[in-house]
Amino acid sequence: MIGPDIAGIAEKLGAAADSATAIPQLAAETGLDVDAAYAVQTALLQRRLDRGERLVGLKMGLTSKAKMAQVGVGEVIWGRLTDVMRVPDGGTVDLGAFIHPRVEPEVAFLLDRLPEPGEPLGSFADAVRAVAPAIELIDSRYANFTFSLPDVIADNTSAAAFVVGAWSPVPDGLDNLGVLLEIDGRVAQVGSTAAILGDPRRALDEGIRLAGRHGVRLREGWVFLAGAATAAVPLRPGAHVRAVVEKLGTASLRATA
Ligand code: OOG
Ligand code: MG
Repeated sequence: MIGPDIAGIAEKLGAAADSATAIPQLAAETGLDVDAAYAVQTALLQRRLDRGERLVGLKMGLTSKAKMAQVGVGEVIWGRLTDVMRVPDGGTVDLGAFIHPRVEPEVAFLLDRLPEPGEPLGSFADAVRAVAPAIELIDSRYANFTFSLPDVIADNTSAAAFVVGAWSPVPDGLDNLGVLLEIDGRVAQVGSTAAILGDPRRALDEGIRLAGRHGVRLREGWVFLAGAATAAVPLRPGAHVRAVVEKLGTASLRATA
Protein backbone atom coordinates (compact mmCIF):
# COMPACT_ATOMS: atom_id res chain seq x y z
CA MET A 1 0.00 0.00 0.00
CA ILE A 2 1.22 3.49 -0.79
CA GLY A 3 1.40 5.75 2.28
CA PRO A 4 0.01 9.27 2.51
CA ASP A 5 1.62 11.94 0.31
CA ILE A 6 3.64 13.73 3.01
CA ALA A 7 5.05 16.43 0.71
CA GLY A 8 1.68 17.11 -0.91
CA ILE A 9 -0.09 17.45 2.45
CA ALA A 10 2.65 19.77 3.76
CA GLU A 11 2.28 21.92 0.64
CA LYS A 12 -1.49 22.21 1.18
CA LEU A 13 -1.06 23.21 4.83
CA GLY A 14 1.77 25.61 4.04
CA ALA A 15 -0.23 27.29 1.29
CA ALA A 16 -3.25 27.56 3.63
CA ALA A 17 -1.08 29.37 6.19
CA ASP A 18 0.57 31.61 3.58
CA SER A 19 -2.76 32.68 2.08
CA ALA A 20 -4.68 32.73 5.42
CA THR A 21 -7.33 30.46 3.89
CA ALA A 22 -8.92 27.57 5.79
CA ILE A 23 -8.85 24.08 4.29
CA PRO A 24 -10.84 20.92 5.13
CA GLN A 25 -9.30 18.37 7.48
CA LEU A 26 -7.24 15.81 5.63
CA ALA A 27 -6.03 13.08 7.99
CA ALA A 28 -9.04 10.75 7.66
CA GLU A 29 -9.12 11.02 3.89
CA THR A 30 -5.37 10.49 3.42
CA GLY A 31 -4.90 7.84 6.12
CA LEU A 32 -2.52 10.07 8.10
CA ASP A 33 -1.53 8.58 11.47
CA VAL A 34 0.43 10.32 14.24
CA ASP A 35 3.86 9.33 12.92
CA ALA A 36 3.04 10.42 9.38
CA ALA A 37 1.57 13.66 10.79
CA TYR A 38 4.89 14.50 12.48
CA ALA A 39 6.59 13.78 9.13
CA VAL A 40 4.25 16.36 7.54
CA GLN A 41 5.16 18.80 10.31
CA THR A 42 8.85 18.26 9.56
CA ALA A 43 8.23 18.89 5.85
CA LEU A 44 6.33 22.09 6.73
CA LEU A 45 9.27 23.22 8.87
CA GLN A 46 11.65 22.47 5.98
CA ARG A 47 9.47 24.60 3.71
CA ARG A 48 9.96 27.51 6.14
CA LEU A 49 13.72 26.88 6.49
CA ASP A 50 14.04 26.80 2.69
CA ARG A 51 12.75 30.36 2.55
CA GLY A 52 15.18 31.55 5.18
CA GLU A 53 13.35 31.13 8.48
CA ARG A 54 15.29 29.87 11.49
CA LEU A 55 14.14 27.22 13.96
CA VAL A 56 14.14 28.95 17.37
CA GLY A 57 12.22 26.61 19.62
CA LEU A 58 9.56 24.09 20.39
CA LYS A 59 6.03 24.43 21.71
CA MET A 60 3.89 22.02 23.63
CA GLY A 61 0.17 21.73 23.02
CA LEU A 62 -2.75 20.33 24.97
CA THR A 63 -0.81 20.12 28.23
CA SER A 64 -3.86 21.40 30.14
CA LYS A 65 -7.34 19.91 30.52
CA ALA A 66 -8.86 23.29 29.62
CA LYS A 67 -7.19 23.13 26.21
CA MET A 68 -7.94 19.46 25.62
CA ALA A 69 -11.61 20.10 26.37
CA GLN A 70 -11.74 23.17 24.13
CA VAL A 71 -10.52 21.35 21.02
CA GLY A 72 -11.71 17.82 21.83
CA VAL A 73 -8.27 16.19 21.50
CA GLY A 74 -6.87 14.44 24.59
CA GLU A 75 -3.16 13.95 23.84
CA VAL A 76 -0.11 16.10 24.51
CA ILE A 77 1.44 17.28 21.23
CA TRP A 78 4.42 19.43 20.18
CA GLY A 79 5.31 21.73 17.31
CA ARG A 80 8.05 23.98 15.95
CA LEU A 81 8.65 27.72 16.42
CA THR A 82 10.58 29.84 13.91
CA ASP A 83 12.01 33.35 14.18
CA VAL A 84 9.32 34.73 11.84
CA MET A 85 6.61 33.69 14.32
CA ARG A 86 8.14 35.73 17.12
CA VAL A 87 6.49 39.07 17.86
CA PRO A 88 8.29 41.51 20.16
CA ASP A 89 6.70 42.04 23.56
CA GLY A 90 4.13 44.81 23.15
CA GLY A 91 4.23 44.41 19.36
CA THR A 92 1.39 44.46 16.83
CA VAL A 93 0.22 41.46 14.82
CA ASP A 94 -1.37 41.86 11.39
CA LEU A 95 -4.76 40.16 11.61
CA GLY A 96 -4.84 39.81 7.83
CA ALA A 97 -2.12 37.18 8.10
CA PHE A 98 -4.38 34.77 10.02
CA ILE A 99 -7.56 32.78 9.44
CA HIS A 100 -9.27 32.73 12.87
CA PRO A 101 -6.55 33.56 15.41
CA ARG A 102 -6.87 32.81 19.11
CA VAL A 103 -4.60 33.83 21.96
CA GLU A 104 -3.66 31.88 25.07
CA PRO A 105 -1.47 32.55 28.11
CA GLU A 106 1.66 30.43 28.45
CA VAL A 107 4.95 30.10 30.29
CA ALA A 108 8.18 30.12 28.25
CA PHE A 109 11.52 28.54 29.16
CA LEU A 110 14.88 29.61 27.75
CA LEU A 111 16.78 26.36 27.34
CA ASP A 112 20.28 25.81 28.59
CA ARG A 113 22.47 22.88 27.61
CA LEU A 114 20.52 19.66 27.70
CA PRO A 115 22.08 16.25 28.27
CA GLU A 116 23.05 14.03 25.35
CA PRO A 117 20.45 11.41 24.38
CA GLY A 118 20.48 8.59 26.89
CA GLU A 119 21.97 10.74 29.65
CA PRO A 120 19.64 11.58 32.53
CA LEU A 121 18.10 15.04 32.58
CA GLY A 122 19.71 16.90 35.47
CA SER A 123 17.69 19.34 37.54
CA PHE A 124 15.21 21.68 35.89
CA ALA A 125 17.44 24.58 36.93
CA ASP A 126 20.33 23.04 34.97
CA ALA A 127 18.23 22.61 31.84
CA VAL A 128 16.52 26.02 31.91
CA ARG A 129 18.31 29.36 32.05
CA ALA A 130 15.29 31.61 32.50
CA VAL A 131 11.50 31.69 32.47
CA ALA A 132 9.02 34.25 31.15
CA PRO A 133 5.31 34.87 30.70
CA ALA A 134 4.22 34.37 27.10
CA ILE A 135 1.27 34.60 24.72
CA GLU A 136 0.79 32.08 21.97
CA LEU A 137 -1.30 33.07 18.95
CA ILE A 138 -2.71 29.89 17.44
CA ASP A 139 -4.46 29.72 14.08
CA SER A 140 -5.65 26.32 12.92
CA ARG A 141 -5.46 26.01 9.19
CA TYR A 142 -8.60 23.85 9.28
CA ALA A 143 -12.11 25.20 8.78
CA ASN A 144 -14.00 25.97 12.01
CA PHE A 145 -10.82 25.41 14.08
CA THR A 146 -11.82 21.73 14.15
CA PHE A 147 -9.38 18.85 13.80
CA SER A 148 -8.39 15.32 14.78
CA LEU A 149 -5.12 14.49 16.58
CA PRO A 150 -3.13 13.73 13.38
CA ASP A 151 -4.64 16.77 11.66
CA VAL A 152 -3.46 19.19 14.35
CA ILE A 153 0.00 17.60 14.54
CA ALA A 154 0.43 17.89 10.76
CA ASP A 155 -0.63 21.55 11.03
CA ASN A 156 2.34 22.25 13.34
CA THR A 157 -0.08 22.25 16.31
CA SER A 158 -1.77 25.45 15.06
CA ALA A 159 1.41 27.48 15.75
CA ALA A 160 1.25 30.93 14.18
CA ALA A 161 2.93 33.56 16.39
CA PHE A 162 4.19 34.04 19.94
CA VAL A 163 5.28 36.77 22.32
CA VAL A 164 7.71 36.25 25.18
CA GLY A 165 7.83 38.75 28.07
CA ALA A 166 10.94 39.63 30.07
CA TRP A 167 13.04 36.66 31.19
CA SER A 168 13.50 36.03 34.95
CA PRO A 169 15.77 33.62 36.75
CA VAL A 170 14.03 30.31 37.46
CA PRO A 171 11.93 30.85 40.62
CA ASP A 172 11.75 28.25 43.40
CA GLY A 173 8.21 27.16 42.63
CA LEU A 174 6.58 27.23 39.21
CA ASP A 175 3.78 24.84 39.99
CA ASN A 176 1.05 27.13 41.29
CA LEU A 177 1.41 30.63 39.92
CA GLY A 178 -1.73 32.58 39.06
CA VAL A 179 -2.30 33.19 35.33
CA LEU A 180 -4.58 35.80 33.73
CA LEU A 181 -5.42 36.54 30.14
CA GLU A 182 -6.67 40.11 29.75
CA ILE A 183 -8.31 41.55 26.64
CA ASP A 184 -8.55 45.35 26.57
CA GLY A 185 -7.93 45.45 30.32
CA ARG A 186 -10.70 42.97 31.15
CA VAL A 187 -9.96 39.52 32.51
CA ALA A 188 -10.94 36.96 29.86
CA GLN A 189 -9.40 33.80 31.38
CA VAL A 190 -8.14 32.93 34.86
CA GLY A 191 -5.96 29.94 35.68
CA SER A 192 -2.85 28.63 37.33
CA THR A 193 0.39 27.15 36.07
CA ALA A 194 -0.75 24.02 37.94
CA ALA A 195 -3.12 23.46 35.00
CA ILE A 196 -0.07 22.66 32.84
CA LEU A 197 0.48 18.95 33.59
CA GLY A 198 0.29 19.72 37.33
CA ASP A 199 3.57 21.66 37.02
CA PRO A 200 4.87 23.31 33.81
CA ARG A 201 8.29 21.82 34.46
CA ARG A 202 6.74 18.49 33.47
CA ALA A 203 6.06 19.92 30.02
CA LEU A 204 9.81 20.01 29.43
CA ASP A 205 10.19 16.32 30.32
CA GLU A 206 7.31 15.54 27.96
CA GLY A 207 8.79 17.70 25.21
CA ILE A 208 12.16 15.98 25.44
CA ARG A 209 10.49 12.56 25.44
CA LEU A 210 7.91 13.13 22.71
CA ALA A 211 10.16 15.09 20.33
CA GLY A 212 12.93 12.55 20.98
CA ARG A 213 10.67 9.83 19.58
CA HIS A 214 10.86 11.62 16.27
CA GLY A 215 14.59 12.25 16.44
CA VAL A 216 14.27 15.90 17.49
CA ARG A 217 16.59 17.12 20.23
CA LEU A 218 15.98 20.34 22.12
CA ARG A 219 18.84 22.83 21.79
CA GLU A 220 20.59 25.36 23.97
CA GLY A 221 19.16 28.84 23.37
CA TRP A 222 15.75 27.57 22.21
CA VAL A 223 12.50 29.01 23.47
CA PHE A 224 10.19 26.34 24.87
CA LEU A 225 6.47 27.07 25.30
CA ALA A 226 4.99 24.80 27.96
CA GLY A 227 1.38 25.01 26.68
CA ALA A 228 -1.58 27.15 27.58
CA ALA A 229 -2.84 27.27 31.16
CA THR A 230 -6.38 28.22 30.10
CA ALA A 231 -8.65 27.91 27.07
CA ALA A 232 -7.78 30.16 24.12
CA VAL A 233 -9.76 33.31 23.26
CA PRO A 234 -10.50 34.67 19.74
CA LEU A 235 -8.30 37.61 18.80
CA ARG A 236 -10.50 40.48 17.58
CA PRO A 237 -9.44 43.50 15.49
CA GLY A 238 -7.80 46.21 17.57
CA ALA A 239 -7.65 44.09 20.73
CA HIS A 240 -4.91 44.61 23.28
CA VAL A 241 -3.97 41.29 24.87
CA ARG A 242 -1.97 40.81 28.03
CA ALA A 243 -0.90 37.61 29.78
CA VAL A 244 -0.03 38.01 33.46
CA VAL A 245 1.84 35.27 35.33
CA GLU A 246 2.31 35.73 39.06
CA LYS A 247 5.97 36.40 40.00
CA LEU A 248 7.00 36.49 36.29
CA GLY A 249 5.23 39.61 34.99
CA THR A 250 3.45 40.18 31.70
CA ALA A 251 3.62 39.71 27.94
CA SER A 252 1.42 41.68 25.57
CA LEU A 253 0.43 42.21 21.95
CA ARG A 254 -1.97 44.29 19.95
CA ALA A 255 -3.99 43.24 16.90
CA THR A 256 -4.36 45.54 13.91
CA ALA A 257 -7.82 47.11 13.60
C1 OOG B 1 -3.70 23.15 19.29
C2 OOG B 1 -2.50 23.77 19.96
C3 OOG B 1 -2.61 23.73 21.47
C4 OOG B 1 -1.70 24.66 23.65
O1 OOG B 1 -1.03 25.53 24.22
O2 OOG B 1 -2.41 23.85 24.26
C5 OOG B 1 -1.67 24.63 22.17
C6 OOG B 1 -4.87 24.11 19.23
O3 OOG B 1 -5.49 24.37 20.27
O4 OOG B 1 -5.22 24.55 18.14
O5 OOG B 1 -0.90 25.36 21.60
MG1 MG C 1 -0.22 26.96 22.93
